[in-house]
Amino acid sequence: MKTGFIGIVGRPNVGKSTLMNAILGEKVAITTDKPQTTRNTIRGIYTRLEEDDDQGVQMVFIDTPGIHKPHSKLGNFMTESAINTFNEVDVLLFLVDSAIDKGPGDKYILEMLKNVSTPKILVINKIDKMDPEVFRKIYDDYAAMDVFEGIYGTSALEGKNVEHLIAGIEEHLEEGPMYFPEDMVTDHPERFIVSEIIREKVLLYLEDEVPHGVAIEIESYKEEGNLTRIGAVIYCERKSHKGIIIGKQGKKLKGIGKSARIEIEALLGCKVFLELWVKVKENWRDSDFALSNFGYKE
Ligand SMILES: Nc1nc2c(ncn2[C@@H]2O[C@H](COP(=O)(O)OP(=O)(O)OP(=O)(O)O)[C@@H](O)[C@H]2O)c(=O)[nH]1
Ligand SMILES: [Mg+2]
Repeated sequence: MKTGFIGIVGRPNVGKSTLMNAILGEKVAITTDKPQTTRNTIRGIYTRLEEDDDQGVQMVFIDTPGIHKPHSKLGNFMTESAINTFNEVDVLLFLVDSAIDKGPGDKYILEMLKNVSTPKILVINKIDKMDPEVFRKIYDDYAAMDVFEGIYGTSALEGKNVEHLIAGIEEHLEEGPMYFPEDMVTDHPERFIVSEIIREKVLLYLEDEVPHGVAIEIESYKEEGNLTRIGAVIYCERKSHKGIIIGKQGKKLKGIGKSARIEIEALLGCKVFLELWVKVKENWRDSDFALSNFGYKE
């Protein structure tokens, strides 16, 4: 069968995690409308077995944090872990959602990509809200650069053209071993996915600078028959942020907890008792110790 690793890279918020979920047909990576949602590389496994072994395929996708100019040690870790995948994969998907001349971000990434020998595919995402003429221009500009082996337009949100993209990726894969069992969609532990679901709800419920300073730590995780008891701490960087997260009469935290619990129950297939605390850890994004505690270190 054909197998390989595929990196999904690009600026923050272009739809990398949404695209990976659309390919997998399952939610493995959290997605929000806030830039810098993804903080670690997230692996998602797409397997298609056929009666004729030669026709089967396993693609291990690596969704990466959006590449941006970092302002903290956390930002360094995020951008570095994305760039490190460039040479570690068999195919690179470079995602964009707008024209090149909009900012320096894409140009910076493009310069790096030019020096990478990995086959590269450009994915122009969010075509559902893109004028066809704008799409054409982005397509032509990138095609003229001669950096990409293929160019696809997709709507990750609506699943449009995703099958076509999968077929395009397949062309660049070679015969190889199956890396994971056929029914495995990610190799991250459930505890990690649970902490990500909680972080997603915090991001969705909060505005401004608060979300970027939030980290989740699972303190306890006990399975008791058809019930899983989970205790988690939401860390934020300032005392004033703690108040915002908890909200008037604890309403915000209750909302976060309820929406996280519903999704965690669906993931685990059992009842969940979720308890959340909010604590302050000042400037943790620049503390090596805190970063490694939260799993944001190699
Ligand atoms: N209209 C439209 N919105 C999309 C599409 N794909 C993603 N989005 C939205 O764009 C926002 C960002 O999506 P993410 O998948 O979190 O983006 P990302 O590139 O992983 O972002 P970071 O993890 O922050 O780097 C979300 O609000 C998505 O719903 C698309 O094809 N069309
Ligand atoms: Mg993401």
